[in-house]
Amino acid sequence: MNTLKIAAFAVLISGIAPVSLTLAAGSGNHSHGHGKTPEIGTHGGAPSRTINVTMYDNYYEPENISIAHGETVKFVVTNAGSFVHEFNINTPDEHASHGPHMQMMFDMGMIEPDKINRAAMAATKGSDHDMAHDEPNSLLMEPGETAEVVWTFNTKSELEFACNIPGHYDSGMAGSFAIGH
Ligand SMILES: [Cu+2]
Repeated sequence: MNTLKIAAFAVLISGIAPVSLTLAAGSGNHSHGHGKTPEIGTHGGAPSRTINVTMYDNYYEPENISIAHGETVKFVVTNAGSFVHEFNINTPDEHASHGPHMQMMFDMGMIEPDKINRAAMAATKGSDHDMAHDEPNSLLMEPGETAEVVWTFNTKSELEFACNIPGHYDSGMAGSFAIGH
């Protein structure tokens, strides 16, 4: 990415400052992984079970997952689609606010329909406009990839797992967590 593009990028990011603030408020330590607020649960823990999730174009299998309140689960997520997809654990509001962020990553060429330019994303890490996208509640995956996330559901918030790639959430790429007692 040349300097001009980076400058344009910074301007674009500045334009969505309210979105960034919302994400930061919802995710605790936004840039450095651990430390999610209890609202959406906590990254990590000792899992009591493993749930396999497969991502297709554009839906998840399964689409509804029942979780006991306080339960720690390991998700093994496979992208069996032909496009980049995301497995993001969040509230519906946070998913909605994440959409513009993903659109920008597309606009800047960091994400292509079937490819993630991880080096370009990582290069922004630690800057004022960190687009490294290493949030602990999100797996962003190319076609054919499998990844894992351990999550503790110490929350009673309404939570969804969803894909914030432009157009995917709106075409139905979201699933629900039913958190019991
Ligand atoms: Cu998707």
